Amino acid sequence: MIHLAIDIGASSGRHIAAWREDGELKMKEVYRFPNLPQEQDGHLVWDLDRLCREVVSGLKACKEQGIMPDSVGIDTWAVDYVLLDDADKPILPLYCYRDGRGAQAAELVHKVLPFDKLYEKTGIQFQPFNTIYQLYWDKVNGRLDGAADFLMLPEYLSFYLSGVKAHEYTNASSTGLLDARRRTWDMEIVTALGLPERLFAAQPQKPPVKLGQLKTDIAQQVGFDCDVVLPATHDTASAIAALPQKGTAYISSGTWSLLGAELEQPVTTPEAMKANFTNEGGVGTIRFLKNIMGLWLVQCLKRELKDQYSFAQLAQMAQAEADFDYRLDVNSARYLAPKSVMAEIDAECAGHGWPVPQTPGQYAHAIYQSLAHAYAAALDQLESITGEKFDVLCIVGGGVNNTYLNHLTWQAIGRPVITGSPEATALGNILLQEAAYV
Ligand code: ADP
Ligand code: LRH
Repeated sequence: MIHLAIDIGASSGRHIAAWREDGELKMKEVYRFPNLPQEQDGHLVWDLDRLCREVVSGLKACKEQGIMPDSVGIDTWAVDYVLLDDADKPILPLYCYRDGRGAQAAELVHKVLPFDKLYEKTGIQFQPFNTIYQLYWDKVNGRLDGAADFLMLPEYLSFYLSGVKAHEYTNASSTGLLDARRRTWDMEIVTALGLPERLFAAQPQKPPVKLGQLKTDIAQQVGFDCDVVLPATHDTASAIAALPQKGTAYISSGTWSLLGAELEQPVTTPEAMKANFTNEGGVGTIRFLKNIMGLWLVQCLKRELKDQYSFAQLAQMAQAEADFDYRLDVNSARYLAPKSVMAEIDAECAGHGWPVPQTPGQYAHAIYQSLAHAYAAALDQLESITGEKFDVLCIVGGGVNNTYLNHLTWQAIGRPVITGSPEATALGNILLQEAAYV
């Protein structure tokens, strides 16, 4: 069988086809497109129409390259969702999690339900962009009045292809509205916040979920028919499902650096809450992890430098100019959606009395070095909270291509770093699709 993973990250989307030859999995990148939030009416939004078009263009590219998948599965970043009207049409815009509206709503939500109560029930870290806060902003701004239903983004894209709506567990866990232990919507939270119960009528299902086949019009456009399957639709869940070794600490390294371990049960102790570790739903496990700002910072730098340098060049230049041991507070809110990442780095360095970077390489080094220190601190917290020792750190995702960052990470954590697939998310997506057919 041929399975097609459509993995859409916050920096790029890709269609990766996979099949087995003598049991060995072969993967081929068929299509890739850049992805970036856009400004609209003072908000950061995603272009949903374009995402749908890119999904279809990648399917057409399969046909053109003679690849006819038996099934397709879509994963994307978490927390963002599409509101649907009573005709199942999207209520636009599709807001981007980096928009400031979540932070405004978080304060209001915590007046109704203090964060420690939310954490105890859902196990989900505080991030101003969690779905719970975004939905509350929608409620306060009247956006839910005409909303008959909602789907998380990959669920919506799968609905767009198949015409079938379903919620999937790993992504639902990222909303901050799921009971971490029962794995069902926490209706106490929904009711306390006055969110419409109709949005939570269908419970999340454990992946893989076979939805059905391509809708007739889509099949006609792309020139073939296939099944649509929900894999672990949260990209990080798919990446962790594809770790090369079980039981290690890991970083899923892409736009975000997600550092953690797989656990049997959620940990919602005050220590875990204070360290802002999250308990997201995994494939058979809990993904206990911490969000670290990650390579987003380098993506911002690259863009600010007008894409003069590739990621590989930035890493090389950083290595050549590694002359100060920077420890930027990478998780500071100042870096979430900076107008100028260079100006924010300048301000933070000046505030500490550190040398202000002067060259692209020095900026890149400041980011990589600071990320490596943040990884070391998070790994210490992970060990202290879980009481486990992790001898090895396993890195997967696009970040594994950065050997300089891997080296700095090894230096900072003082133990071996092993690397898995740079396309671990697509790999995990495919493994779950395979599981749908056994
Ligand atoms: P996402 O899925 O969140 O869009 P990826 O897993 O594709 O992210 O990882 C993208 C990141 O990988 C980039 O931001 C970049 O920093 C890093 N990267 C990719 N290729 C290279 C490379 N050749 N050298 C250094 N870094 C790289
Ligand atoms: C990584 C990721 C992460 C979420 C963030 C919104 O792509 O899904 O796990 O916290 O994006």
